Amino acid sequence: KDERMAWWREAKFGMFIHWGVYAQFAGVYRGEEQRRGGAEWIMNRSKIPVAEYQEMAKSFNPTKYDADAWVKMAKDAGMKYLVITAKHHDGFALFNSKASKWDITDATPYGKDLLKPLAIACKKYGLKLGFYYSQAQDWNNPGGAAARKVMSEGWANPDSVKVDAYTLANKGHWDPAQQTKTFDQYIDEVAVPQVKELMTNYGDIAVLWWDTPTNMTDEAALKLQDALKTQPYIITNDRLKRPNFPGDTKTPEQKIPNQAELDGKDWETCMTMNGTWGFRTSDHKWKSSETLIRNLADIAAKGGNYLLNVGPKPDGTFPEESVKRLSDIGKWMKVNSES
Ligand code: JFZ
Repeated sequence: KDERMAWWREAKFGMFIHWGVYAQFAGVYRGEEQRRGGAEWIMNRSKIPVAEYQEMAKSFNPTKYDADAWVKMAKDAGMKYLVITAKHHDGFALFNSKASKWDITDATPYGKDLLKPLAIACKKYGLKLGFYYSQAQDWNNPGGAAARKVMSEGWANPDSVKVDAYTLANKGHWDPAQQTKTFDQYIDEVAVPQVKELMTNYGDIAVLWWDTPTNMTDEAALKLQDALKTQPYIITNDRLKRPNFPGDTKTPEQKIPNQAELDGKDWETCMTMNGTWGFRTSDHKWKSSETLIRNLADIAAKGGNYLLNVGPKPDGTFPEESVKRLSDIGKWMKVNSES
């Protein structure tokens, strides 16, 4: 285990990327601002019907996407690895998947695998590549789970009043199309095959970042864990299934543990630069470059890793505010690195 974790323990700094069809909405549905949660949650929070959400993919065309430029920005900022949402809770696959037509190649005019060029660029610049995969929640592939609330609300106080009765009676779902298959069918026909695709088509994969284990069973978790076996060095986090599947790393979210909370386990704080993971036009609550640098120094001193998020725009570019912060951090890193 120690050998497998060696690079990760030295890395200190990585880039998180939340990108998908939700970037198209950018926090607004039919002219109305989404009320709670990150902009990547808009389908759930605004209870957007499946057909309508999928319609939006027909104009998802990130022609300015330049994977080489993304990875170079990460490298210049001093980052050593990158974790991208191969599939977030909306179920949309940023890669060419044979297991679902709800993917970049079948559902969008862009039509090209977004992860392939990223894998190539990571290799070129010497960054490790990791995939975030929402294994349980999937609001578009039938049978996928749907959390009823968002964590930031303490999993309470849903605001989608108009559909609450249906949603409460239907395990968090809001569209009958979401329940035409069982959760087990979804795991066997979509999640497991897709994880296998991710483990075989993109070279060495350094990290599998699971998330929100809604409805997960030990049986489903074992199947997913088994799907990683072709990547013997892969590092996983603690969000596959609780309890029984602790993974390799703990994932404090949006916060830096204090000294007393450290228990010797490997940990990685993931954090947004503003208040959302997915791109949101109206979010201007940007942390200063100084704050981000202080966070990085604090985390590194405590022995953790900092996974700092960028939510790219639908055209495939990073928000200018993110670009500026990455460049500021890079300058500081240059002045303060040993070699
Ligand atoms: C999850 C996702 O729902 C969210 O969209 C984003 O991808 C984030 C990185 O992960 O949200 C969570 C998951 C766990 C906690 C909080 C938000 N948590 O443990 O406090």
